[in-house]
Amino acid sequence: MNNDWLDLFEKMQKGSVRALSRLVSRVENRDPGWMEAMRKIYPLAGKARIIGITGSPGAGKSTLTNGIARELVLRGFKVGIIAVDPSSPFSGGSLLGDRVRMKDLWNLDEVFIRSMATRGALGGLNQSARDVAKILDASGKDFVLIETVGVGQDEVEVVRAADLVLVVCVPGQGDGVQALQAGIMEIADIFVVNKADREGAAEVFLDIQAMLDLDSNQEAPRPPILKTVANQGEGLVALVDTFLDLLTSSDHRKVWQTVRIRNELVGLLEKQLLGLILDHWKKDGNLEKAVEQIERGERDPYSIVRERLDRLQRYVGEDDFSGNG
Ligand SMILES: Nc1nc2c(ncn2[C@@H]2O[C@H](COP(=O)(O)OP(=O)(O)OP(=O)(O)O)[C@@H](O)[C@H]2O)c(=O)[nH]1
Ligand SMILES: [Mg+2]
Repeated sequence: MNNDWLDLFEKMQKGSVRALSRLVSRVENRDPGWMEAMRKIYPLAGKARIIGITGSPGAGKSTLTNGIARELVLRGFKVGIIAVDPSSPFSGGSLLGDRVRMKDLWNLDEVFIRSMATRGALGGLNQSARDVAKILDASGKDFVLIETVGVGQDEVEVVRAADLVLVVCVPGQGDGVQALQAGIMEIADIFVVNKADREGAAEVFLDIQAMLDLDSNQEAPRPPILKTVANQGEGLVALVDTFLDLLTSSDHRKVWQTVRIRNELVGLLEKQLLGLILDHWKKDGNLEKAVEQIERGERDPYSIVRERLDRLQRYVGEDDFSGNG
């Protein structure tokens, strides 16, 4: 790790929020040396629990996330928040406004909050969120809360990697529970019926119960359903009690841990390998040539990709690729 990375790293370890923030930005931007930095950070991480908080747009996820953070801080934990913004990378302004408001509301001075755009994450949204979570972990956070909207596949993947997943449902959304991305109900460890002050909260509760009754896998632990009024702080104590309990008692996360490490490893390799191949391909100017050939109808994408793969395979055959080199 070169000197300026090392400097940031040391300052972060001493508790500098600015250094933490810059470290996160530089890793997110994939600044030269980021992998080396992550390698150094990795052994320091592993202590924090990652909590995924997901649900439909406007369900009160941010309010809930901040309320949970506050509750955890009151119990003496250090907390970081990653808010994955569903909108474009250009909405920074309004997002910041929202964050400031939230911080005021909950008096979250000691909580590190980081927003991340869904689109445009250089390392892919999932990997970026993991990297940032790892840095927060290494900086000494006990909990990292990740808020994402539960509608897109990318967003679902992000929470899937959490230690514990809260799925937030609200009354008055027409088809209610169905509005969420397929697959998200299965990864819920706890269901939260937020906006319980609104009419229809009891129905949402029953909907979720009915859905869980239909679940074919009755062996699996049944996720608890809790009601909250996040903007008034109601139900947050019980919610935090419940997930702390689940985190300490369940061992299904151990199996999950292995799956997660494997996914991360493969994901990282995929991304890096693709980058490597593309760099080469572009350097020759051959990528553009190939595009033109296809445009002119002279060639097809399948045979071109086959050709690239054959070349790669010849390389792999010549060198020993299986080790750590
Ligand atoms: N009545 C009521 N309003 C709530 C409750 N929780 C949050 N709200 C309000 O709902 C609105 C949306 O809250 P957010 O926390 O921004 O919701 P979100 O799910 O993070 O929204 P997106 O990130 O945009 O998807 C805000 O005006 C909150 O004040 C609740 O329990 N009851
Ligand atoms: Mg939000």
